[in-house]
Amino acid sequence: MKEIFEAVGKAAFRIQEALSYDDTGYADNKNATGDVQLKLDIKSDYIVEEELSRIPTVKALASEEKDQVDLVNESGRYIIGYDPLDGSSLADVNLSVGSIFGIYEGDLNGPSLKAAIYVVYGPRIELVSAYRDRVELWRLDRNGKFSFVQTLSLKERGKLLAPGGTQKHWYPHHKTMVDALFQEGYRLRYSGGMVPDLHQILIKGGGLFAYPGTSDKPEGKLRLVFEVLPFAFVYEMAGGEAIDDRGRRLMEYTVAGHHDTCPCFFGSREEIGAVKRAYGI
Ligand code: AFP
Repeated sequence: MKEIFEAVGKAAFRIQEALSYDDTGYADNKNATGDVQLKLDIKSDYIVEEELSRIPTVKALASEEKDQVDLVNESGRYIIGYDPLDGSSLADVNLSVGSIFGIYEGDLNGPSLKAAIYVVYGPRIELVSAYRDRVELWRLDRNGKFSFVQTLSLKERGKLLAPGGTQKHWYPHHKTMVDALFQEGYRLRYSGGMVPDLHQILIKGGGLFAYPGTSDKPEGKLRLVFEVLPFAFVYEMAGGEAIDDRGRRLMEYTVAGHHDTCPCFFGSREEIGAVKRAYGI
């Protein structure tokens, strides 16, 4: 697993350079989900593929930017499900974006996830890894190496609320819950990039990130394999919870299609309790 972590660090360093200096314009094609791709999406995907495919323990790569799962090492052990540049639509306004990696063994289902990593490209480049009951924060230093900073954990209750989705399409019970949390004094923290938004809640010790099912997107927007399951892994290992709109643990999900989406809630235990009450779970 160490060699995978190191390869992700190398990819992050190269992606950060592309973000700093390359064209933020659109390419002429779409990804498997139908999103128009940025040139940065394509370049980031190429960088990740190049760095990870050379690791002997990596058997296959499942990218958000590609239709198919690519076999890279027949004798490998892990399948890496990844979003090479999540929140890429924010790159042209110079907001923080991220890369997300789920390290699966055998298949791309929740119970097969063995580790998760995400990278935040902000004023500093930070990497969070979740593996063997430890959630660790690493930071890119002056020498271009990631240095360990601290372990991370979520309190029982936080102060931040990241309410995703188009508000006019929220179901009434969801809107009632969000309004009530703001009435309790929760502070709005939503950038439109799930990596920095979830990173902020984790670093600040707690709160709630919600990307619910809505009337226009009943199955939500965020992709299970590349986005939702890796963050569910991180949040649960940090002492929080990660559920869907029926109260099921996201980590128990069996994925039908590897581009499937699902409504998702990540947060401290008390906030997830508020979701369960609002959804009648
Ligand atoms: P892009 O990758 O298209 O920028 O979408 C980012 C994202 O997948 C995730 O990072 C955000 O949490 C979510 O979409 C924001 O979606 P809304 O724009 O509908 O709030």
